[in-house]
Amino acid sequence: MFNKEVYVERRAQLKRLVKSGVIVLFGNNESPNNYPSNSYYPFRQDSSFLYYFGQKRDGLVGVIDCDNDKEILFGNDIDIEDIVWYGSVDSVSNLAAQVGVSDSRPMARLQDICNDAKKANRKIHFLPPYRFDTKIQIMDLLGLHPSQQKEAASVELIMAVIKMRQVKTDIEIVEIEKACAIGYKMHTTAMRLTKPGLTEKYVGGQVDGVAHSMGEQVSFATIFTQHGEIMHGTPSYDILESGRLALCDSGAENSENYCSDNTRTFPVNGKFTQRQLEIYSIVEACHDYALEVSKPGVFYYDVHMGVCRMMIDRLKEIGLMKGDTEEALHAGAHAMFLPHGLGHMMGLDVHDMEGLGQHYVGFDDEIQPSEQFGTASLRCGKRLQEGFVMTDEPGIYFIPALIDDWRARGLHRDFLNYDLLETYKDFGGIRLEDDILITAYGCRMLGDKIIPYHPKDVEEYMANNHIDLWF
Ligand SMILES: [Mn+2]
Repeated sequence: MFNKEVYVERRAQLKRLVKSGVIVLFGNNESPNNYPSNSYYPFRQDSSFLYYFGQKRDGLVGVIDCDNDKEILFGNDIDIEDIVWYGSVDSVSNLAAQVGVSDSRPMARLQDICNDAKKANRKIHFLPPYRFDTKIQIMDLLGLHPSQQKEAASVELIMAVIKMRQVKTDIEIVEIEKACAIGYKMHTTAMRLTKPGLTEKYVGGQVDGVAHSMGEQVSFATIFTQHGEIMHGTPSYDILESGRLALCDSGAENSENYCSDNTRTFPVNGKFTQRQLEIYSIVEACHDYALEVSKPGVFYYDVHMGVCRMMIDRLKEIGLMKGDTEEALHAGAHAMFLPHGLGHMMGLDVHDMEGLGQHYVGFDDEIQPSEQFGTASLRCGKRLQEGFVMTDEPGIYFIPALIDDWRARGLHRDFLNYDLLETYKDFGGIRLEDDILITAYGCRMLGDKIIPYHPKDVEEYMANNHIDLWF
């Protein structure tokens, strides 16, 4: 946890931004797996609750009364039976004091606060809930059916939270870099272990194990697959084969719940083929291009489009695309290869604040999300600011079903060489991803050590650092 002044100052700023009404920030509850007391481990607190109230215990709700300048932490102290099984934990009043809140009350009293606010016709601000138990809590407190809660969530609160959380302070960058350091070990472990004959599950499991043994958890379900063309391809029981590529997209969440998110694609046998190198070098160039042009004031939408333009030009050189680059870009033909966006914000959430609504987080009055296939998946298009943490993650994929679908529908025939595409159906996909901090004049990659990604570095690393485990 940060110093309590950090949380005091954050709540004061939130109050200034929201101006009036009662802000209710719901912490998460334990999430049962297969029966009530077998909870998912480890518990994950809600990120906005963490940002303003810092505490990681389940069953807490923070209230900020903007008009009367009051802050209250709601939660129930544990009883002697809990202490027998889990040991002692701090009282709710201690938890409150640790983050500079002087008032704490049992959870049952939260209903009084809500009733009083409703009676006085004061606005009750809450964020869009994403867990069903929280939705039921809101239904009980405010009489709102879960189906109405997303619309009833406070836009003033959402915008205020985004305004604050999107700009990372120095103490937050320190934490993200710690997560990146764990991410480095996760990815290099995958590179060191990978060889023909192992299963995807084996390597993927070892990658997760690095996060669990060094930090707190993974920041999302690890992707480790020979089918890089499946965007969220979780590890299968498939055997790794010589001649194929393995794609590893994984990240750590450190003890302060800040995330990392990287992707590397490398040859299972440690040596790229010529055909793999051709495609890889395009993705590499796109990745490096984004590093060069990202800086305050630039729309991330433009960085994304610049990457797509470069990709089209390079794919034309090897004959996979054809025609006028600008026309192909405008038509969205490149989405055959890159059906997702260049990147997203990252912080306490790996897709930072995505639960608050992507159109609020990644877009604004200046720029609206596109509806075109591919570009529609860009999660953040707005102007970059100093302190933003973004991912830079271009990729090129050969998705057999998409090739068949577009060909059958006759889409973008002027820009795509379908006959040549047929020969790439067994290729898979390549993505490279790093986390970048927007600085005063440009950007820098986060993490003190860069996971090898230039092809020579990858081959050298894999050749010199291979490890075999005993099981
Ligand atoms: Mn990512």
